[in-house]
Amino acid sequence: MISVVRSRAIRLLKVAGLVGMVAALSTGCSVSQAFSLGWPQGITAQADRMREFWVWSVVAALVIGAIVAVLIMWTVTFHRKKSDKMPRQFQYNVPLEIIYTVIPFVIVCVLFYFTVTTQDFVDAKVNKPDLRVGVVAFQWNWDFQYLQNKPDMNGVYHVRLAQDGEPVVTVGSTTTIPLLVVPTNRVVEYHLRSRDVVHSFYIPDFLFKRDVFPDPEKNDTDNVFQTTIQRPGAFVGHCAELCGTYHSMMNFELRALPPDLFDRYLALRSATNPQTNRAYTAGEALTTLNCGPLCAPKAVTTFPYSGTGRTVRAARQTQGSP
Ligand SMILES: [Cu+2]
Repeated sequence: MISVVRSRAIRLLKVAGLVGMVAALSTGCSVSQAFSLGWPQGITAQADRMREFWVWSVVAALVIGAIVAVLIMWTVTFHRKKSDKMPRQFQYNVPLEIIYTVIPFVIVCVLFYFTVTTQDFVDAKVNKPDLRVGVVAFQWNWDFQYLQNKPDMNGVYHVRLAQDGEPVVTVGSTTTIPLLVVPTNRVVEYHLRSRDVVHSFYIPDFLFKRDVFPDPEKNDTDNVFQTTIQRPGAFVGHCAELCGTYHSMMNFELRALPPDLFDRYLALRSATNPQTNRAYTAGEALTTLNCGPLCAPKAVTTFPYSGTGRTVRAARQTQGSP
């Protein structure tokens, strides 16, 4: 009899092991993804901190869930109805009621503490960031500006000027995706502002977005945040606030360059291109840097409005052809 029970238990264990293995492998997750417990991989120090918070919150939830499950199983297994006699009642047991009020309260306090400290870390700003960029949103594109290191008398950071006296900006259009070129491993500060309606600056790989308001000073909104990007690459950005007809086409690209390369990029943006007699555009500066895929002169993560074929389709429909 005992050997039958044992062989059944072994078979059950084998099946459970097999099911667990199939479940783990069929997700297609890498080891780091599996340990992130569903949290996407970010590219900033801020995103890392949020991931740590998420992972430990899930671990705490699983531990508490397991304890609750064991308690429920213990109750339904060992405290089944044995007679019609009323079992012992605990509803006015003060110590017990205090315990099950205090424990959830402590759990909420711990979660609250780590939520606030993580949020404070994400919102924290150093006094002297390495670079300030102005992000101006408008229907339906973006204008990225490199700001001066020092503010004027009123605390306003003005746009840097190139040798030709023109502001160093990158403006998107229906045919061009604007590139926001920034350095890695340095603190970059973003100043958000809208020229018309409310937009939202969203880079999925930051795991962060912030609404972009017109007149942020008058709205009493915090329109400034900082990031430290940890690896070079091209990352797509979107407007994440429904802002009108072509909201869905309001994309941009963040291009994170290693610091030395970025310094050369910014120097070029201020210098005059001998071929055009004007300051280097973002695409011209990247072409001149010639650092391979990282220096592609056009966006590689998304495409402009005119590249969607919508304009072509609209023109055809107007002419009555299919
Ligand atoms: Cu928008």
